[in-house]
Amino acid sequence: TQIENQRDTVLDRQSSKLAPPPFYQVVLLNDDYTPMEFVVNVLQRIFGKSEEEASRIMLKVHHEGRGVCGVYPRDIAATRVEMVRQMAQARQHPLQCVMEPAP
Ligand code: NFA
Repeated sequence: TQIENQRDTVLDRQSSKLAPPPFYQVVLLNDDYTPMEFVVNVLQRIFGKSEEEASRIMLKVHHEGRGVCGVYPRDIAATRVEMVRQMAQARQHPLQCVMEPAP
């Protein structure tokens, strides 16, 4: 029956991990040109960070090459990645942003 099929689908996903993970981390990547203040503004406006937290994440990206801005359901992560790209493009900055399945 349909109910049994749905139950089996749930069990398959849990046992063999066929379904994609439900949460994704949005990651900011370093570059040599985007101004630090712009990155801090992005983190405040798109990810709701305080100026202090935004500065901490920006410096982590600057020194380590990448940093997590937040962890969200897939659609929300995808929208925020798009918003970062749009903000960067509007100011002609090469800032890169990607999403990855949350570990
Ligand atoms: N590395 C950039 C600079 O020195 C700053 C930066 C930080 C860019 C984080 C991108 C992400 N201006």
